[in-house]
Formats: sequence, C-alpha cells, structure tokens
Amino acid sequence: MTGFPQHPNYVGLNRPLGEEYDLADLVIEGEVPAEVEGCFFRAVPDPAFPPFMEDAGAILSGDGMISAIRFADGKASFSIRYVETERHRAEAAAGEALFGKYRNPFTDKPGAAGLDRTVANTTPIWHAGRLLLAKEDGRPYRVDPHSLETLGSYDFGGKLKSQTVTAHARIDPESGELFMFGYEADGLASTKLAYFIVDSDGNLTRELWFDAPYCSMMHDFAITENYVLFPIYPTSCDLDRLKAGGDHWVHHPDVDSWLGVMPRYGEVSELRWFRGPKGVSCYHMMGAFEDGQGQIHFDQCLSDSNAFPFIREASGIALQQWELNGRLARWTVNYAGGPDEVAETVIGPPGDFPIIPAARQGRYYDHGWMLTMNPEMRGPPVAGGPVGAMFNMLLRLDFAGGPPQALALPPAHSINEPVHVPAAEAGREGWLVAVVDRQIGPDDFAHECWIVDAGNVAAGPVARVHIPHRLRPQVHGWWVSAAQLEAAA
Ligand code: V55
Ligand code: FE
Repeated sequence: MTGFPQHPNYVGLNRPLGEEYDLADLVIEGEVPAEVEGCFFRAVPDPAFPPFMEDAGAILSGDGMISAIRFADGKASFSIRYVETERHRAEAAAGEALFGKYRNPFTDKPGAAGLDRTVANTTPIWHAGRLLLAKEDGRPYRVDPHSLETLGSYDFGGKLKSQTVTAHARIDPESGELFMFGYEADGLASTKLAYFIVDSDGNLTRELWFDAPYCSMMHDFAITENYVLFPIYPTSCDLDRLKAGGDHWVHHPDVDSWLGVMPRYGEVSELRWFRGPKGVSCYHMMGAFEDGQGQIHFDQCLSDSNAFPFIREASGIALQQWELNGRLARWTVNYAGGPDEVAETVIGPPGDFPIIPAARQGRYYDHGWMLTMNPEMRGPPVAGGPVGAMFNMLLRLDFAGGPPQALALPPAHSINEPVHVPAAEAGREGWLVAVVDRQIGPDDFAHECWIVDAGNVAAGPVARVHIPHRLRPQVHGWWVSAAQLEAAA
C-alpha cells in the first residue's frame, strides 16, 4: 500500500496492508487442545486509501476487515476480507478516499454525500447464528461466517430504529438474549440513546429511547441479571464544532461522569442516574453483577482522562499515557436506596481488554483476564494501535483472594485482545487464544496465534500457530465454536 503519510497511524505495525488472502494448514508448534475447535473471528481496521486531510483520529477509521482463524482437527487456517461497506465500495469505485475526518461528515468529499459512513471495524458479534461486524457510529454489517462475504447493513429485519449500534453487546448466558444500545441514535451530537433487546432467535423485541445527561462517547456498557447499566464519561461531541470541520470528540476534565441504572425490562421512568467522578474515561467494562445484598457492582478499565492521545490533544490535555492513573475500578451503587453517587474501589491494575467467561456475563465472576503493560519491561513497547503502544502482558486476576497470574511477553512482542474458549467440563478454565506480534525490524513483524491455558496463563502458550503474513493490529474478537457454526450452516 502506497501513498500513506509518515504518521504513526500508518507506519510500523499500523502500516496499511490492504490485502485479502487465505492461508491453509498453518505451521503449529505444540498441540492445539481438542476444545479449541471452531473459529476466532477478528475485527481488523485497515485503511484502503490514503487520507486527503490530516486527522489523527483516522486511526479509528480504517476500513473494517473480518479475519477468521479456523481450528479443526488440530489444524489451523487463516482468512481475511474487507467488510464491503457502502463506504468501502464507494471509495474503491472512486479509487481514492472520499470520507474526511473521523466521524465528521462535514469534511467529506461530495462523492461521499448521503452514504453510510461506518467502517464496521470494531467487533465481530455472533448471535442467533448471525455474524455482525459493528462500530459505534452506525449500524452493523452482516457477514457470512463461512465465506466472509458481506451480506449488507443489518437492521434486524427492518425493526431497528436507532441509526447507531455500539460495538459492545452483552449476551445473557441463560436466556440467550442479546442486549445492545446505540448513542447519537438519531444523529450527530445527539443526546438520544437507544437500548434494545434481541431474543435468542434473533428477533428485536424491544427498543427504548431516552436522553443521556449529555452526548458522551459510550463505547461499552454492562448488564446484571436484573439491570442494564449505561456509563457516561465526559468525552463529548458538539455539532457546531463538527460543522466547523473540527474533531468529533473533546474530553472535559471538569464534567461529571454518570452511571445510569435501569431494570433490564423496565421503563425509561425507572432509570436512575448515579454521579461518578469528574473527568474520568473508560472504553471497556469487565462486567457487572448484583451481590444479593442490594448492591450492583460495575467493573471497568478506568482512567483519569481519555486513553486516546488524539482525543487528549484535541482537548488541550497535556497528560502522558503513564499519567492517566489507569485502574480496574469497581463502581458500586444501590438501585433501591443509598446515595446518588457511585462508590469506587480499585480492584486491579491499569490496562484494557477485560474479559470474563461468557457463562458469567451479568453474574459474579471470581476471575477475569485483561491486558496490561509489563511494569518491569526492559525496552519500549511495540508501537501501534490507537493508543500508540501495544500491550505486552496477559493477566489473570483472581477476585476471590488468589494471587494474580501474569504472562510477560519477551521484549519487542505485543499481544492483541484474546478470546476465551470455554472448557468442556467444570474444574478447568478453558483457553485464551490471541494474536501475538513480534517486531523483527523497523517495519518488519512476525505474527503467531497463541493458545494459553486460561487457568495458568503464566505457563505460556501450549500451542503457537505461525501466520506467515504481515497483520495489522486487531480491535476485538469473538470465539464461535464448531457446533455453533454447524448449527448456522
Ligand atoms: C474504540 C475503537 C473504535 C472506535 C471507538 O477501542 C472507540 C475503542 C476501532 O474503532 O471507533
Ligand atoms: Fe471496544
């Protein structure tokens, strides 16, 4: 790929690749566990055309690609395809970028007018036999899980009213219902939130609309067995700024955060807002649960400012990445009584990409996993991704009093978000599967897919699948078992 600027968004691990390809019968060191039978779907942004204006936020605008690492009978294969969004098709037809700044249509070329701006680049979501590729600025795209062919923008059979659906969905492990929401649901800079429920057969059964305290970048949310939780952090959008060609997001250190709590099947009148600390920011929640004593606990990778350098820069905030006071923070509230403010407890280190077993979604979890930066690392982290530095340590956190476990990667290695593959029987924790990058030169990388015992991450990989091709940083992934894939065939 040529013509891209010498900007961190487009060099090294972030260098655009723009290639669709398939790799069969990958070389494997070690043995793939029998339980790892299925497909690891990955969302990988990769800009197809050089930008026509300076925009550091473009790191989030790379065209969505859907990648699949398939495991069958101890063997592995790899595929990657563009998500054929309306945007990608229009730019491919024009042979150049038509869309301007991240989430600012006022900066687009005339050829982009009226077209869907989403790049569907953030999360592959599997539900009711469908594979969706979601990004928070638009509706998801549906992709064929076998061929990776794009089937088009997805509106749940015409039922969805929201113009946006976030990339973070929560599935109740007992009912199989999918809980989702969209912000800026009726347009740019709007305070309108849409919350909706999709039943286990894929039917959208409910969509509620209400107002957020202000327009906020709401990347993720959480559910408990009886409640849905909407976090509001003061990274906000302003329509006049957009019209003037400015950035979508500015972070406001002096503005309150909020946690909205509503019964899952309740009405908007039952929504209760709890005030949180000023100026904080979070992209991902580990989960949330009720403790039986009326308390709701909400666990998140929180920091004192926005974790994305390009947003801090647009906001005039001079803090460096290591000055953000990152932490795994538990906010506790009592819906039925208690104060109108959250109570915060720090339960883990700085980091991101928190995960729990799918079977614990909305329930108490006594352990979870996340990525962090090795505090004892010798040498710099691998540069890449929207923060500018990739994680280099995988953690298993024990919330029942046990010690944390850490898998420290060697120097010049980085790790992308793992997926969890559950164990077939109780007593074991299953496996974590993640792509690991190794920098072997200024613009040279080798990539492997590691399989790690989820209950013993410090032991390192039991299998390493070599991927003999350059890869770009992944955003999120989703594990779909062979049985789920077969049922959907
Ligand atoms: C994130 C990622 C996005 C985005 C907004 O990880 C937030 C956070 C890859 O796109 O548009
Ligand atoms: Fe995310």
